[in-house]
Amino acid sequence: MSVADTLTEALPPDRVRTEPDDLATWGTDWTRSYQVAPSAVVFPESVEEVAALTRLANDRGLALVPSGGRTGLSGGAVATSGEVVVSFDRMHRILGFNEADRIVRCQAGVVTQALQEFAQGKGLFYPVDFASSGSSQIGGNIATNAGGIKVIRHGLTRDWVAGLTVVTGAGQVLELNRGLVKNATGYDLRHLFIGSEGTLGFIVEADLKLAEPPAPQRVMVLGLDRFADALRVLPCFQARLTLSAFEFFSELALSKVLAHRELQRPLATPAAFYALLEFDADAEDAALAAFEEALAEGWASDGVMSQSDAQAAALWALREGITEGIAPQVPYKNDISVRISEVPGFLDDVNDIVSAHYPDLEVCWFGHIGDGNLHLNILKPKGLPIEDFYQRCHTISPKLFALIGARGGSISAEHGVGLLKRDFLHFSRSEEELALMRSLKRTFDPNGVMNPGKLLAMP
Ligand code: 2HG
Ligand code: ZN
Repeated sequence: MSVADTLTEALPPDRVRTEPDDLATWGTDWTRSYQVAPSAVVFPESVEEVAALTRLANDRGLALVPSGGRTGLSGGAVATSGEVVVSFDRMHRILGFNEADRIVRCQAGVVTQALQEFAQGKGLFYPVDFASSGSSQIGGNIATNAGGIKVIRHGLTRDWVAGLTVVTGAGQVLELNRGLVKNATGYDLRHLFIGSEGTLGFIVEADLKLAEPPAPQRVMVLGLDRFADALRVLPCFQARLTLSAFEFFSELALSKVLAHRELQRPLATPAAFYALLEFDADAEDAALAAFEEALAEGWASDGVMSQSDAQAAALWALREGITEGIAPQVPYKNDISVRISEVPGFLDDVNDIVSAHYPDLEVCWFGHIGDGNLHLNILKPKGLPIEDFYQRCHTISPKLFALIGARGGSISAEHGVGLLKRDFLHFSRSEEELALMRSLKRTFDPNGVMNPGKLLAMP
């Protein structure tokens, strides 16, 4: 019996697809470096269907890959060896909203932007935001504990999850936390599923908290001569006002965005680096005072502040367009973090590694430096075969990750481990932790049907 025929025992045949185009589309995410080879793609519509599918996978020895908006950058939703991709595209409904609790219940396939718009319609705010909000799905955000551009003020996806419905790898349906604010009844399994990258089971529905709507915002972009100045500018502003975002990018990153999209340079004279700050409009005077100080100290060379929402959006586009702008160069991605107090020394370390090992390659620096998270993208030169390029980066990664380990940092700040970083996990997690993580995986997914090979190498 073919896999597709087997799957029709759990789902109607029109929701099981095996055409090559469909396999290629749903078998991958935004990483472009893996050979994609799923056996089928399925589209469940309910919790019961996901549970039936999971039990079937256990009975018949099928491997399942959960798939959301496929905007991941670590290969967490890539199917490379005949797995069945389980897409949440048909589970995209907002199921309810409770005004008193300020909690919205979503199916896993709700797109982030749809949730943001729903919140706005209720006079509220869903504050987790990223460049991929137009296609990323809530289930995937939760499975990777996605961060984004507002973490410095509003936290990570984890901070907004009040409850989860999950289907474990064994096919049990669990209701975790049920939207409670206070619940001191032992292990909070909800938090174990957040960031589990589909290795313990499926996130099928979620209760998400909504916040007060934000005050009108202003955006400022500053030119910086030295990267280290970003770490001087940050406390200079934070001493005077609350920042909603503090991002940075290099001139190289900016040039890639400008080559890719019709956007204006933020400043008349190019700078080596740029900091992008967002804050409440009523803190404008405090921000201007901080800017004056940064100029006087020589930490900033120039600056611009948005005068309208359209201008603010245009400045944000310079930062949010980077991933797309560099995508044609199939970048090797590093998504790394250290504690904020470690950032200055860490940047020197990274600089040494980059100049010693990638002198001939374009290295694109940007990220959420206000929360200690750096995106370091190594760009593939034209003509170098992708396998050779990745091989070279993979041999240099351990040097970078050893420094991160020594500073108590993380080899994956917000993108997840997936396939790309799996073999480097020991730089951020001890052997004891890894052994406990493996035994948790076995507890929730005894037959190893859930996203095999991702996050953890199972013996
Ligand atoms: C961002 O911050 C995303 O824009 C993507 O996390 C980062 O492309 C990247 O490396
Ligand atoms: Zn990011």
